[in-house]
Amino acid sequence: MVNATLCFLIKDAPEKTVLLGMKKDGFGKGKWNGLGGKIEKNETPAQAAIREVYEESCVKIPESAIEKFAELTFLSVKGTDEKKLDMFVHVFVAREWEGTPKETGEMLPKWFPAREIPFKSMWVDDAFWVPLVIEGKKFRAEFTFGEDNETLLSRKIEPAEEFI
Ligand code: 8DG
Repeated sequence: MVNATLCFLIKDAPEKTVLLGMKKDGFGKGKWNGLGGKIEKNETPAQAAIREVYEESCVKIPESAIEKFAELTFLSVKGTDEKKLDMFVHVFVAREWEGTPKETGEMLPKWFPAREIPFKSMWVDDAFWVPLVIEGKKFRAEFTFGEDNETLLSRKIEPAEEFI
């Protein structure tokens, strides 16, 4: 199982807004998503999230300002196309950071009002859990996809206590 991160930068005032990035290349190209990627050896999930946010948007998050809200398991039914690897994703939120998000080779960042998240241009499972993250709920979820990596076959979401 590949371990990865996703991080959502959230501004609460004057209106709740969420930073998403349009992935320019690789897995999930053309979709809006939180910022993130694979965890490297010798990195904690939080360190990986901070590194990915910096690489993808040039924004620096202090380690004290990142909080974990969810763990997601993505499973895929293997077909002839074995490209997709099963993924375990640590989801973080940051409310403080240094700098202004900038476009990089990997991502085009954009702020979205919390009520206008572009679910039609996101992974199909996101509509079920991104609102929970924005509302500040903590949870674990598991999603199973079909061979095409786009059809959602099953989903399970359960509340979680604080993550350490
Ligand atoms: P790298 O730089 O870390 O090598 O690769 P990357 O291309 O940036 O990203 P990746 O490692 O391929 O990681 C995939 C990212 O996509 C990771 O942040 C987790 C996220 N992701 C899935 N499936 C889903 C999904 O269904 N919904 C959402 N919102 N994100 C997903 O892998």
